[in-house]
Amino acid sequence: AIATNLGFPRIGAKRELKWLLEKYWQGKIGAEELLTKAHDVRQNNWQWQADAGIQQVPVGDFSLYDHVLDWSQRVGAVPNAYQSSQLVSELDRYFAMARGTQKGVDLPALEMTKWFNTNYHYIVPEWTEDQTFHLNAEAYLNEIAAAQAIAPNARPVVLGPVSLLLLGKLKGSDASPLILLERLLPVYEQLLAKLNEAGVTWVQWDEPVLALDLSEEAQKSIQKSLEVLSRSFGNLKLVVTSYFEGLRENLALAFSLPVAAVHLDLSAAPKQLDEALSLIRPEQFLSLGLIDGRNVWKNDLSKALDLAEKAAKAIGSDRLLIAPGCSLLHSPVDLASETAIDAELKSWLAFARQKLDEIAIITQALNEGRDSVADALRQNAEAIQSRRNSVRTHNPAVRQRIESITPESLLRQGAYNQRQGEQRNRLNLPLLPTTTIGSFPQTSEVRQARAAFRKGDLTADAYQKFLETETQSCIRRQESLGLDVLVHGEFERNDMVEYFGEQLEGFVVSQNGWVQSYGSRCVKPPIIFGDIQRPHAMTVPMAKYAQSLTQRPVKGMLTGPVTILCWSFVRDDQPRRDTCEQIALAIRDEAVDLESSGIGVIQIDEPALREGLPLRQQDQPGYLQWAVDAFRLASSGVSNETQIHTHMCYCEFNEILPSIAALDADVISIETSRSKMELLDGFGDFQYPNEIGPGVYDIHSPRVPSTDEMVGLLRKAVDLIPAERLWVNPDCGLKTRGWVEVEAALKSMVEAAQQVRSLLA
Ligand code: THG
Ligand code: ZN
Repeated sequence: AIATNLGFPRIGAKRELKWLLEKYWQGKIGAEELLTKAHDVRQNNWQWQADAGIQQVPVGDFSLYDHVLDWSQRVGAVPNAYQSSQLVSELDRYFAMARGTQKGVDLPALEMTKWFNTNYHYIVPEWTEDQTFHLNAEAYLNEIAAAQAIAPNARPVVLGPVSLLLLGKLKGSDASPLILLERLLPVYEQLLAKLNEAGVTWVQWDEPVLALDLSEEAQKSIQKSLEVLSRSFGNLKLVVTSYFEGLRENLALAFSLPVAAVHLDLSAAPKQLDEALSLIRPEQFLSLGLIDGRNVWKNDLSKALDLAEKAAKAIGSDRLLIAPGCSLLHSPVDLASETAIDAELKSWLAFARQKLDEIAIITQALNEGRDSVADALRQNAEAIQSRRNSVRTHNPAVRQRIESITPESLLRQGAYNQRQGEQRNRLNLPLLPTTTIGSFPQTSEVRQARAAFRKGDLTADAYQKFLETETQSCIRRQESLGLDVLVHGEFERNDMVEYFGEQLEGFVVSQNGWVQSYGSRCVKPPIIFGDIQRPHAMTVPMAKYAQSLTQRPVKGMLTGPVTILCWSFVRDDQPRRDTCEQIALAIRDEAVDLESSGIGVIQIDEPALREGLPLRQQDQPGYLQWAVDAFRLASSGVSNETQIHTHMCYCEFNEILPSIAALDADVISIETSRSKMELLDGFGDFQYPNEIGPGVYDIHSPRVPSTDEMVGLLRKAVDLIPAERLWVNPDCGLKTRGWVEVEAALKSMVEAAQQVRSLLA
């Protein structure tokens, strides 16, 4: 067996790449320093992997921003707008596509969307019907040479042509991007020739769409692409990879391809091994994805070895590649940097570097027998036992409470129409009420104060005073702007999930467990290790304080159970839905506490509802059922006159509209402004029954929209949804923006609402 890997985190153990990129964008360092130091990060990653005993170290998985954008550029598909001569260097062009430009040439960023069902975002390639391609792989080939100096059998990662096309969008056409395949294949032929020249043997051929429900056209395209390209394989051995799901009906297709090996994500779908062993051709290798590449738990090596030994018995260990299920891009880098997680819990965890060791141990056990790694296996078994038997993961009180949930627990007291009346009496809001999504600018003072408090340089009292001053000034600003429903501003929060993870029992928060979300932006998902319980009210004091400052209603701000689940590392010893239900109970208690302390409007955000959707259609209804139930459990403990809001962004909602309606939130705010209210058509056609706040301006850009522009959008909205059920708000939270633009934009927004109110009167 051969120890391999599918990809390694790019950001560096101390987020080196993040700091480099941000310094470069701010003009504090030049391109040369960026490229040299980014190369150091990459080189360090190769060295770590080689030292850990990985025999086929991935190369080409690194990226300065995103690997899908890299492949668009490598096949010469830069959209016309970005070919502007004012973008002098290739690097400028690259970052223009990734982030847009403001100075000189004014270009928007290309669209960004979620990578399958992960929290990683890729840049969506833009294809045109007259698209041409050419190979632009010099930097990629240089990287391969550099990797070969450290790891002679370095294995280039290639994003296959079918996935690359399908991950993009064909502009101005309803045809499938696959109409471009024939034109694209010659570029891949040239690439294969270059890889042969470079002395490469194995190539990782990523076709991640194989894990999806594929049209017949897509299946045929994969078949055809590899048949055509096999003429150019030369000495190359291709391993076709997909991940995050089992191959299911694409399994036979995968083994029928003219490739040297097929990779299976056995951590996502272990049961496919048997069928795979019956399908594999005599000359083919099998890549066993035994290690969970997107969670933080130490793997049960004995269980993994049982699978691997079964495969070895069937086809011989010489034909096995040992791998993580997916790229380790989705794992934090190094558990060794964690000093605050207690020893017992730490003994249950493995980050990317520790997963490399697991791969090496499994490989050695296969090649030289389990005895040759007896100590490592014993230690692993002890850790697995310790976690399985720990009292820390089981809380009888929580279990009992879960047992007592009834169908009534998911229902508000009255139906929406009744609630609407009671809420109107209580809140007394104008037609088209104005509000914001929750967060206000996290200025550098806010970040510095939080950092100082964490380091112990600022006392708890001083920090609290600081937060109250910020909150007070935020309330005053909202009052002067004339907003109707206010928020406290969330100055005490870092991330909307991490903040709750820090306070809930059953969670532990790492110090350095960062994972790339997009470009230089990272998230630090909290780790759910045990039963979840709320030890004390989490958001009540701040909400109460904010409400004490004003006569207008202040909205309490909570993150919903599905989003907390999706943006955490979850326990793998019980179904996700069970964990979600526990979170829902904690959020329900918080909502009830907010209500009893005088808060009349409570927003429970669920931006990740769509992201949690299983990749295969067959699995989706089951998920939507329990996800909706979890939201309803969290939101239905309050009385009729308490108004429940929710917020969603970053996704196409139209396909899950019935589930969104089933949440039965009194008000939903959604991201719509970039699509100029097209999204609302869906809500209108569907006759969304409750109140809705379509975002009237895009907060992702510093641009301040005019009042007229927003009046236009609101008038469109009034045509689609009755005015009595419409709210006026920005697209999303304002924490990434500056105060100057926020105040200007909200002023225009309030004016727009007033103008449309007069028009309607
Ligand atoms: N929280 C979590 N996941 C998310 C989002 C989030 N996934 C989707 C979307 N929002 C991703 N967007 C962002 C936006 C900004 C940042 C991260 C993800 C960000 N991160 C800081 C950084 O990299 O500097 C670090 C965060 C911090 O300082 O605490 O700005 O909102 N969980
Ligand atoms: Zn949002």
